[in-house]
Amino acid sequence: MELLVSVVMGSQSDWDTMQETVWMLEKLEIPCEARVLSAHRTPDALDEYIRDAEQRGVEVFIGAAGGAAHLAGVIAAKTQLPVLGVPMESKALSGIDSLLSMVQMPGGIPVATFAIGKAGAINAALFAASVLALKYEKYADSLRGHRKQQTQKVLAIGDPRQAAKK
Ligand code: RP5
Repeated sequence: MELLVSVVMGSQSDWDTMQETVWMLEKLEIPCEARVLSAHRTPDALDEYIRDAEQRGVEVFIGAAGGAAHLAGVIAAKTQLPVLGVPMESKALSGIDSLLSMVQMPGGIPVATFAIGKAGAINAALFAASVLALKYEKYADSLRGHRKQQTQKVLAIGDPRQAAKK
């Protein structure tokens, strides 16, 4: 299978959020794979995976983690490919810890950081599509189609009082 996007999350507990990323990539027909690998629990396997994924054709990594886990930053340290970070909504600090661990990367190794939780998960997929659309016209078409559908869905609501009754 052709592979363009790798979605790496630190724990199985991140899947509820990160399935939104995978669903969106699948909707846009972008070949992807998802893995649970952790910067602190499986550091060697993560290292090996990143090298292997690059060789298998990955062009964008999406890294998701909660707390101070720093997964996206570690991936970014190991590859020159674009790394998009999705902060998980942690229990203790509602994801502020996750957000800061990604968005406050010191100068030199960037992680493009998205919103906490499901909005970020969806937008990371859409942003990955925008990156790939620079090179592959078919993903530019997928994105156009998605936006058109989204617009039509909102405009179809009309009067929200009627829509709420449906
Ligand atoms: C991080 O720690 C994971 O990304 C997850 O968001 C968080 C908690 O992990 P679990 O204790 O639920 O496995 O590494």
